Amino acid sequence: MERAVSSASPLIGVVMGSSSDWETMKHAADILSEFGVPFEAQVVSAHRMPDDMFAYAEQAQARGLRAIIAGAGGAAHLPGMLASKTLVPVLGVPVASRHLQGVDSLHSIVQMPKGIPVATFAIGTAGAGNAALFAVAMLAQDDAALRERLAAYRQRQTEHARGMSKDLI
Ligand code: RP5
Repeated sequence: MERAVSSASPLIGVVMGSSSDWETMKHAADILSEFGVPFEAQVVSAHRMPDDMFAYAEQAQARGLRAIIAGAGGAAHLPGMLASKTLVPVLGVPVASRHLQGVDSLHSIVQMPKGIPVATFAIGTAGAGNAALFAVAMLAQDDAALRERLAAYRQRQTEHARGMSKDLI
């Protein structure tokens, strides 16, 4: 399978149902790049390339992936189907769909029946960014340097928010 973006030994897989999801999912990739987390990004469509999707899920653990961030829109079955075929944690990102603005994607991903969990994030770019930050936090549990970078990121965010008051009047 061709990988659009690929580190030598990726720890995180960023996958999506279509190249049209990349506008959203690149926000996950940007965060992972910012933190220096090796990742790969590729299209693995659940309904257009189901055999590839199963192969991706089945090989994820052996390939060293620690989490899969999966984005999809509409009848967004990709995250749940991946999760059903791997023990690697799947973080689902609902992509905003053309007609229902991603509420359909959100419901498809979040409403997993008990037994196969998918950690589900907000619709769109906030969800993609937060899924990546969540993956960073998971990896940071046993990586002190990464934990420091995450703390610094939070601190910069706090300083930025404190600075907002000066723009009010
Ligand atoms: C899903 O269908 C994809 O995740 C995408 O969000 C949606 C539309 O795909 P395209 O028609 O833009 O390829 O599989």
